[in-house]
Amino acid sequence: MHANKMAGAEPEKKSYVDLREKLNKNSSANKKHLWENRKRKHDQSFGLHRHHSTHDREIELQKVHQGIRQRILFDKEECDKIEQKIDEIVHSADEGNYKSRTVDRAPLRVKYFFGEGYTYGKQLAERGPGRERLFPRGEVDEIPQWIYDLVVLRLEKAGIVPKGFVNSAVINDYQPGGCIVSHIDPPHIFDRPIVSCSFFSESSLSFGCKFSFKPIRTSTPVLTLPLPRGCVTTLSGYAADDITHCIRPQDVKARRAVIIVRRVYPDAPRLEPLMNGSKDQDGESNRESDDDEDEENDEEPPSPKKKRVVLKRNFRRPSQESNNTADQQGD
Ligand SMILES: O=C(O)CCC(=O)C(=O)O
Repeated sequence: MHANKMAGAEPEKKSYVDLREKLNKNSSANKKHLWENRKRKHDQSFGLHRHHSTHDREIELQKVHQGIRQRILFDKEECDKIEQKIDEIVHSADEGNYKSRTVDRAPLRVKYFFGEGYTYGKQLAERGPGRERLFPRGEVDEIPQWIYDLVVLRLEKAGIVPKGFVNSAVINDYQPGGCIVSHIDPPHIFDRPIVSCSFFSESSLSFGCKFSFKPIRTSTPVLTLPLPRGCVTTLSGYAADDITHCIRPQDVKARRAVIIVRRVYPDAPRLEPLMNGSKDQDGESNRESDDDEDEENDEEPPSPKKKRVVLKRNFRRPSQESNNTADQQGD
């Protein structure tokens, strides 16, 4: 005997259509729900789920804007002078006049660290936010006097940073197509604001943008901020701590340089100096790293490296806990 003919088996399939059900299915509220579900699934598969709605996006945009200040501080004459000084740094580095930690070369971007330098991206034996460490004191060159005279003093006079605030300066020199992948400046190392001064040519700083590699691609940013020559940009609050920033390759159309001046916390975690005779984890020469050096989600697995002792372990600044796990970050 066939199973569904047995007593107590499932009732036979309805041979009629319940019009109330049909009406309900086709109601506009239901259709909207279905459409929203479909859109959410589509957005998720394209990595657009960061914002639940236009409203959320606008709120986030407002929060980013609140943490950004911009101003053209350096006139053409000042820019010319500073750019000439940057060129002198480049030549001096090419002649091998700096300590190995001072210069970090990537194919289309060179970084020069002064005052303080730190481990990031692929240089870390164990990568991830909160693991960045300052190099032992003296492993990078001092901040050149001209940076104090032409940049820091000017920023102090303009009230952009308090007197004596700056103890670290980084110059990034980009060639066309160069980039810095999405990252948050480590909040356990750097005080806020983060101050950057742009030179040579205009570029843009993008927020909340995801990178993928081989070939390099970027998702649509939450915000793209123009960075004209001579412009000073400060990041604090949400713009510095809760959303990543980057320079996209398509936004560097001509050579551009930036001087980033920051305050390193006096108690930020620091690597121990290497013992006499031990080999440096990066070798003797200048550090080499890829353009995706700062990116947490780069494709290369970290190469096994010799670990150094960290002076302060698991250091976290409670008020500025790195809250960037939901999105990509690095640096
Ligand atoms: O080039 C810029 O304006 C930003 C660079 C940056 O964010 C960095 O080097 O950490």
